[in-house]
Amino acid sequence: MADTKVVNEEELDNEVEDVENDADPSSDQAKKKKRRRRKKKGGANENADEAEKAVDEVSNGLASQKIADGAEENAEEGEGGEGGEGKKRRRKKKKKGSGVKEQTVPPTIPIEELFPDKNFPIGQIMEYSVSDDGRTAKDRYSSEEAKSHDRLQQDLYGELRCAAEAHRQTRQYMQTYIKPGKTMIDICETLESTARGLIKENKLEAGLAFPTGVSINHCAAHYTPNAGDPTVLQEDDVLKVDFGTHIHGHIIDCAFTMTWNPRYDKLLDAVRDATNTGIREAGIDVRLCDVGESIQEVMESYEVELNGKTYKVKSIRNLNGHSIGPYRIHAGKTVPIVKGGEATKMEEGEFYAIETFGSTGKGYVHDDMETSHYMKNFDVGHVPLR
Ligand SMILES: [Co+2]
Repeated sequence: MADTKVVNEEELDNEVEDVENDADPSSDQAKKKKRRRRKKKGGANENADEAEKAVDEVSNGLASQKIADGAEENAEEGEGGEGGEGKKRRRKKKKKGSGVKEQTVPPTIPIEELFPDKNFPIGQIMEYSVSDDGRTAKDRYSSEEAKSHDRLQQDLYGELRCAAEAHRQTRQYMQTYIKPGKTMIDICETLESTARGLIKENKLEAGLAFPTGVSINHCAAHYTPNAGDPTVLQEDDVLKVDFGTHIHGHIIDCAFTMTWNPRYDKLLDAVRDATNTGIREAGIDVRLCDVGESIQEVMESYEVELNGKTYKVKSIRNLNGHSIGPYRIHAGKTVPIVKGGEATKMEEGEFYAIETFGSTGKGYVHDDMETSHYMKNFDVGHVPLR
């Protein structure tokens, strides 16, 4: 994988990325619990709250969109089809009952054990847009063919949802854990041990999907502290945390940004809005260049004021989202975040990470610093690294 990316020196201060893409519904239970906890603290952790909101808001990527078409319906139909009304009711009761294992704080119980019936939380399901000219996907909701195809995918979706829930619970915990004063090493180690526990790491069957990225400020992405790195998180830092989980190679790639100085709020708004736009625009038969153009338009409608100077937020043109394959974080297609990209289309059955990176700098990152990120060269041929 690429080395650290650093933006041109001029605007070292203000680089932000926000990456999102997972099949994530927010775990209401966890959220409520957390809210309660925060209340006790007297709202001390406003930022984490914000960040959590941010993550919750964007937690509904294309992965869930892929899962989307009728997945929820199928879950119900599957039961109903066998005259399973009673079954369904029983399951619901069980969910609400107290027999279900509760997650600890910090989270340590593997997701698999929290949901022994494998009914993992379902992410936000988005409808595909259907246009008259037949250029976009068929109506997925009414197509019987599409529905039966989706039913075959339930095992796959279950694994993805389990990985997504492990990701979600890890990041929600990390958003309460990460604070200025902590070392980057400590943050990474805590995150990884939490995620390993929740995904129930087991050789190649389940585990972390790629090295955890904790990139600060102008360093937009792909920075991982090497052993002995003394870097300590500062109050004015913009921290991007990017990590992945997988089960049987089905990868959830998702990130969040944290800040403690409200002057960065607009920057975070910009990337969040841009990411959500990308997710909304994505779908079967959509051209990658159109997704990029929409993302850029939204991103660059924002401005940030820093030290009395106004900066237009820019999409970093050489960073992008990407398609994901089994055990393969970059499967070959890139999702640009500026206009002018390839007209290649997204296809049925693909998985994508929609990632957007906003900057108050020049909107271009270059490689720099000690290499800390590695990616196996999957096969010969061109593999975009970002
Ligand atoms: Co990614």
